[in-house]
Amino acid sequence: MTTVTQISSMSQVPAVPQIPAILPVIVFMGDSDDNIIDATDRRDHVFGRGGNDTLNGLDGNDLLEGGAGNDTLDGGADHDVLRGGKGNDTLIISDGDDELTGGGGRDVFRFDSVFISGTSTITDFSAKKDVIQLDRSQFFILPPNGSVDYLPVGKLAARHFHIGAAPGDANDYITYNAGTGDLFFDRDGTGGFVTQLIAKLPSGLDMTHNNIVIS
Ligand SMILES: [Ca+2]
Ligand SMILES: [Ca+2]
Ligand SMILES: [Ca+2]
Repeated sequence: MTTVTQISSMSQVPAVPQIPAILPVIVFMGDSDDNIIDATDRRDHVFGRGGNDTLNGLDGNDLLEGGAGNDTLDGGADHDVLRGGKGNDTLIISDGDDELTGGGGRDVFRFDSVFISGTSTITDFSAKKDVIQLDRSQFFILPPNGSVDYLPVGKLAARHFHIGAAPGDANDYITYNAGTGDLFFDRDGTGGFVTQLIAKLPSGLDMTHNNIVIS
């Protein structure tokens, strides 16, 4: 593991709060080794390059690029752009209207929380290779008997996945609208609890329950 320090800063550009586009950008560059890079609470551009890297953007509107290798990217709060690059990457969906691109390989798009502000867009989700991973403690369900329950770890059961504009029955917890690409979570399917838009995927995908994993 290589320790990475901030290698360059363009912070000599004066910050003008009214014009975010010219706020300073702080750049972090990994190397061919496995790097763990914790950026700053400001606007960062973080490049992991080769190796299996862990990139944390923290606050600010960040750009994270994993490059080659199996990388884990977490944009943190605010509006981030995450690009996994080659390899089997894990991209974490966090607060802000993030834009996530897995790139090549089998990528995992992970929710650690169900209480996320904003709606992230996954630009290149592949129904053949990629999965959405949901934390079972966050994505608990509300069966008709009034209890609180947890989905078993592993792939979502087929009966809990639905294609359509809204859940079709009481145990449709995940719904994909193939016309719009919207992906919904609903703790009680057609019951009274709110249907929550959790991500925007490409439209027209051949999504199945196999694309949803409970962890
Ligand atoms: Ca940041
Ligand atoms: Ca690296
Ligand atoms: Ca990668």
